[in-house]
Amino acid sequence: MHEGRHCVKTQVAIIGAGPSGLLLSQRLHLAGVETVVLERHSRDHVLSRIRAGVLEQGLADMLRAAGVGDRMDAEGEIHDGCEIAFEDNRLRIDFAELTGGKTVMVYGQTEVTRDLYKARDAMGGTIIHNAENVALHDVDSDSPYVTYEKDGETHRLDCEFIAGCDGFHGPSRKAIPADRLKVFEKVYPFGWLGILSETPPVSEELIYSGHPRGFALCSLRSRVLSRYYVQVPADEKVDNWSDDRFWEELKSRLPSDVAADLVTGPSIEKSIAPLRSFVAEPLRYGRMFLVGDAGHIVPPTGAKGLNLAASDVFYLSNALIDYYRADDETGIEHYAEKALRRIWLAERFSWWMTTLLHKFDEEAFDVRVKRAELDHLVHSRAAQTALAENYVGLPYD
Ligand code: RFL
Ligand code: PHB
Repeated sequence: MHEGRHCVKTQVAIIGAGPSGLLLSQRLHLAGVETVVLERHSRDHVLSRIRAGVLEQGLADMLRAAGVGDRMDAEGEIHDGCEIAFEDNRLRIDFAELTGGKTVMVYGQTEVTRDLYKARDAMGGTIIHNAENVALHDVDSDSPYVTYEKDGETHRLDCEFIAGCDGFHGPSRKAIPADRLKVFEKVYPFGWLGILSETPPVSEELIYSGHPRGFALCSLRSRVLSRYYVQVPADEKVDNWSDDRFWEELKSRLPSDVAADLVTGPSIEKSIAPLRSFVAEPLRYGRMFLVGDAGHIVPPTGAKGLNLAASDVFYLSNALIDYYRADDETGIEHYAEKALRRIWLAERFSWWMTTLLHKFDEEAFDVRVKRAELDHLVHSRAAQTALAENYVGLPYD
């Protein structure tokens, strides 16, 4: 990085220090490619967000290869199955048996982010926090640049490429002219109310429960930290939910034997996330690439959001490394197409699992079809295999 007074130059400007931006920066740095990461919030703010908890093997392997897998391997839990519950029935999906040994890692996104920050610090990576009014310029030219404000001064970051890792609300997607951008979207009429509590999880494995009162999920972060969710209307307010109300509602949506075992306690975090399916095409415009939530959103039911961000990072980092090491532009040319193929497969799976397990305002016919779909899942190994292979993560290529 070369510093002028308010002017800095780097090879790849990365907007956003979420998991996409930090992992991309780490992988590029390890390959000798320079990056500067610009983040709107403070580090404390980034590390206070509670989000995903399930990592596919592809992401876990990438973290290990990037030198940030040690704490995950020590503290995370390998899960070789999960449960699908509906009313008083419980069906175990045996990932390992159905997919030839594949599993997932349960380790919080917040911890992944913390580990990535630590690694970036150790390698002397540049992450600029509290960067306000980040704006992208000349992205379709050979010399794009980014401007931002910090401490009342305007700064300019010149670069060769821009990676838009700035989440759903960031400025990168908006840098694509409206007549070039096509958006595919489905907004669900509900959200997930989630709580984190310092209680032992009710089950060693995740339980996804479809119930006439609405969806519920039992998840965990460790043996002493549980994460639970219930489906709520899209316009619901967190303030309407005391801990007692949450626990009662959760119990009412779980099989009775699970509900009887539930250990309750005070929540240490409580928030509502909307559910949305969204894809922006293309993912590349000139010298700018969209990565992770900046380009696509899935409803959390299949645990794919973070994992899709990771596969985008895999394709883009490899493409940029080929460009800088071998002057080979093939990866850059094919980034959008490669990433979108896997994104649409995950969109399909997340939409399917969301539709199957949530309560919609639907006709009696649709309710019966969903019941038949669950019946099929219970009795068909092929149906269980389809769920398992998507859940553990489709191959990166
Ligand atoms: P992130 O994590 O949103 O990070 C984007 C970063 O960009 C910054 N940013 C800006 N920086 C500079 N200038 C600007 N103008 C900027 N605007 C934004 C942000 O501050 C942030 O630091 O995107 P990334 O890295 O692509 O990672 C994607 C994952 O975070 C996401 O897919 C998952 O967390 C989705 N998701 C969940 N996925 C699951 O699989 N399971 C879950 O339980 C789950 N819960 C969630 C979620 C996403 C949520 N959001 C986005 C509202 C819960 C929530 C609340
Ligand atoms: C979580 O633990 O936060 C979690 C797990 C699985 C999901 C969604 C969220 O599908």
